[in-house]
Amino acid sequence: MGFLTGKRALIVGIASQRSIATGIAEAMHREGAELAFTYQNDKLRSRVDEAAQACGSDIVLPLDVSDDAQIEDVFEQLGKRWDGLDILVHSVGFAPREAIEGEFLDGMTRENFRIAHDISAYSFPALAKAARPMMKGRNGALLTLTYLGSERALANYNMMGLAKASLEASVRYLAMNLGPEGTRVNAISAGPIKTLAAAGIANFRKMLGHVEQTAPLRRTVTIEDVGNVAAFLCSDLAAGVTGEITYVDAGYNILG
Ligand code: 0WD
Repeated sequence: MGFLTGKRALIVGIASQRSIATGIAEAMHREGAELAFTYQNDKLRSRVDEAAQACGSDIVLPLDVSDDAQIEDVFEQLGKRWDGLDILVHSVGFAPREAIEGEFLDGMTRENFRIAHDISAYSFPALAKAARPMMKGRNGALLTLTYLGSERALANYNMMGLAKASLEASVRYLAMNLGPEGTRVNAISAGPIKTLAAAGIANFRKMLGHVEQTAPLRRTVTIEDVGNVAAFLCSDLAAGVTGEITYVDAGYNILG
């Protein structure tokens, strides 16, 4: 019996087999959780269907987090299948390309700022709010994904650094807000992993090489590494942990 047996989890953010959310779904499935999935648009649907099938799930719902109506709808639909929700995984991020390359100020426009923060930061508390009635009083857990560029000025990460700083602050405020009703809120700060989203970041391969050479473990992390920690953080094994940013980065963040 896995340590997530009896838990129901909604996974938001699968775009491909390589997505971090795919690694999280696989680990949660292995530990016995029942899963539901969302897909951003029709183009991505077949990949999410595949991931759902691999996890024995037939709950696959549309969700573009920039649309309030879809955020409401996804929990209305989910409520028809499940009477409650224990785990919500938010593994979503986006910024316009020009805002995540080159000079910070070159990509700094009101519209780029709005889009990056809307999709990458606002969407997490927005989902938490919409999921709240289904999660209340179940010792549930919310989880999001962040990156070191929120706290350090890292080349090219630029606008996403600002959005991730906001996202991390929301983890703490949500933890304070939802703790009294039994819901925990945490984030994983993952080291660089080659996914679709990462492909949009300039010089990403160079970054991977740098981590391999310098991180304490002398390697990059995998979606399996992140998935295992995600499963733990969303399980009752982590019942005393909330409002935390946990690094899964082969130790890179401790370096001076
Ligand atoms: O190195 C990395 N890959 C790291 C990623 C290091 C540390 C953190 N992260 C974070 C990302 O910032 C993101 O928050 O992990 C999360 C997941 O990212 P990922 O697994 O690296 O990327 P990917 O497989 O592309 O999944 C992110 C997905 C989108 O993919 P695309 O490639 O289409 O942007 O987020 C989804 C989408 O499926 N997404 C949306 N979902 C719903 N509504 C939206 C949206 N509007 N926009 C993007």
